[in-house]
Amino acid sequence: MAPNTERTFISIKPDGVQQGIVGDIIKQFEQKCFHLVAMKFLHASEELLKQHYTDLKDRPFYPGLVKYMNSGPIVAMVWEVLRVVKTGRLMLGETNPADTKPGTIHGDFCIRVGRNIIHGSDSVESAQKEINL
Ligand code: IDP
Ligand code: MG
Repeated sequence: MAPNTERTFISIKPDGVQQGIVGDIIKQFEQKCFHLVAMKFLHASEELLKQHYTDLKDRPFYPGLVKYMNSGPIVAMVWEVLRVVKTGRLMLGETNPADTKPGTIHGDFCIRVGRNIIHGSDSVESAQKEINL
């Protein structure tokens, strides 16, 4: 890979799949010239989700988060390009849709932090961990 080329893990959560916006979201990353290097449609097990969100295990919303993420299939993707981790997070917008502007994915497609339709890695290190999972 060229210097600064990174990979990030982005997943469309069960509510995003349910909402029927998988194509719209993928299109935004393609338009931004991200390269799709892997994609999987899967119903993640509780065990896998607990590992994915292990850093949040002491937060009050953790049990509900695992249940939500386990409520239906997700679209798990790996995207690669220069500085993709940061750019991907910018495209998602703030974690809480109430804190972010229209023009971001959270700003355009959802309302509540507990149902925020999409995940993106927050660092190169967490991307590596999440891709391995
Ligand atoms: P991130 O997804 O932007 O990295 P994190 O703080 O790592 O944000 O939280 C992971 C996920 O947990 C969020 O995307 C959201 O689905 C959920 N979450 C975060 N904060 C809350 C909350 O206050 N209530 C309910 N769910 C939350
Ligand atoms: Mg996070």
